[in-house]
Amino acid sequence: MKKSALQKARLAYQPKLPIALTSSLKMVEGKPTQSVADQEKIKELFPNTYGLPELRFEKDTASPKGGKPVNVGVILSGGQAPGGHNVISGLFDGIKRIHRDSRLFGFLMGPGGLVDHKYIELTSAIIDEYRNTGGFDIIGSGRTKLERKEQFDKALEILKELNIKAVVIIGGDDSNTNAAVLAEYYKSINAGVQVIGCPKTIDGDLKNDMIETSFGFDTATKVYSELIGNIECDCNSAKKYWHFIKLMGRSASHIALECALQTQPNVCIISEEVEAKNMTLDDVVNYIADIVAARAADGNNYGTVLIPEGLIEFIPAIKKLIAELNNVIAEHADDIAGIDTEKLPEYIKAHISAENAATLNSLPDDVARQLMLDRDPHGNVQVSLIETEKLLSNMVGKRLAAMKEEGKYVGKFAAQHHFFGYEGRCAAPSNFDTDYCYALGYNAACLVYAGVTGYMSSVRNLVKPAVQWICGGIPITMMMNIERRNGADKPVIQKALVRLDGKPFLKFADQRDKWAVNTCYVYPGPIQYFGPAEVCDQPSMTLKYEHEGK
Ligand code: FBP
Repeated sequence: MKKSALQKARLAYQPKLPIALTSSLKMVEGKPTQSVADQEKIKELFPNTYGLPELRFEKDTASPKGGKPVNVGVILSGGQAPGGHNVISGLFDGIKRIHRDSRLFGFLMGPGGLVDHKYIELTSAIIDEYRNTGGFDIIGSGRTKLERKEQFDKALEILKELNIKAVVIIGGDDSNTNAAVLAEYYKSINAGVQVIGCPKTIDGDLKNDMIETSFGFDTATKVYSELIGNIECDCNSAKKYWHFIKLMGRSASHIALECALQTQPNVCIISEEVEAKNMTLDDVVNYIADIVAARAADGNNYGTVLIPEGLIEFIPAIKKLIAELNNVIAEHADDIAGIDTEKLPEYIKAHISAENAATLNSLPDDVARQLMLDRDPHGNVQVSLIETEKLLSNMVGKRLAAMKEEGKYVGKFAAQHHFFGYEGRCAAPSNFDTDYCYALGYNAACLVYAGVTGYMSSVRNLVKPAVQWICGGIPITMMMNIERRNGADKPVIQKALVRLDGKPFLKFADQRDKWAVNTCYVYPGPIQYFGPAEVCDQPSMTLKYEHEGK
């Protein structure tokens, strides 16, 4: 494929490795771990992989021990996130360091490739083409849910055939949940296959003390912030539009919050706060309309509003509705499959409570339809398909018209709509993600060498220079709890939502009133790959604030 000048220059970039991984290393075991909640249930479901200790790699002074060649499989799972290719190149280099005859096999188009035996061998010629590049196109990705014994057994056939001793699953919370289930099953039958996870997702919702951030969040938020900054500058130049910008990120509002910290818009809605304050959709609309009116009173008929894509799920009444819809959709799956989509709303309304039916009726038809129909393979509402930015601007427009009648608003309101999501998922990774991902992959190879299973690759101390990063493994069961999914209680990795007592939110909350009425926009500009460290190597503001003073 023809390469751009930047792509060619990036190929020469040498990711920085944490010092612990550059030499011969020893593994230090921490204390046994517990799951974040529902300990007894998780322990019962994961008898072979529950309670494992945290692991940390340290530099060893002893001379390196040679390893045997090892064959490893790798899967990219779920939505794209910048840096995936570097996890793979780090893994490749890591297993080659164990032994130069080690081999890496990439399963195609996500977990489905493992079950359907679709793979390629990733040779150094292929890997070298993709170093430091964005995208998941080296082997493709997919959302097939790995959860059934037949799938695990089918997968084992190809793993045995290729003599693969370990599978590395690069995915978000749902894919790493599947990795934990697979690890437990293979351990229970002594399959001789390790399973290691890597924390991927632009959403930033797969994190805890040991996984400080998921990869891709840094680059994606920098791309969106550049675009928001450009819009703010346009908005501040023309002074005639209100821009409603929806940002990807699924349930959690980390992306919207990070972009707000970077660009200082007039409004940013945080779903977790909407839920905590028990706000209705009208409350959110009134909040925005009041800011539009206040700016109009100063003669400023323009502004920017950031909306997290998962907002709708956090409005308490709608959350209740979705919970009941999920149960009804699961319980009546056979009936629903046979019903004409036109008749489905009627059928569903007849099977839900009067209160929830009233909430459903209050929503515009297209939003109601999304909530009733579309779920991804993991049972998530496909929030990226709901046009919340249009829904809100429409409602704000109506509210402003009413305020005008009451004499509470004098101004003009013209809206533009944007949705930023896919634009950021395959961007060329920032220096942070380039280094972080390479280290995650290289570290995963060390976990393979250590012979462990059911662990997630953990690289932390990330606000420090890369050489000081701390590497190791964290048992995936440690992050799990029981949640209701597709009408049943399931063990899943607990999603990290925005903490309203966390520093990133508090910094935002402290300044938002000033940003609302005044125009305090910041224009971050495009990601820089070459140049001074303060321009090129800064981690996200979320990460910095979360670790301030630690
Ligand atoms: P992951 O959780 O798999 O990383 O997906 C992230 C994401 O980009 C979400 O922000 C978004 O809601 C979803 O994927 C969109 O899914 P799809 O790529 O299937 O349209």
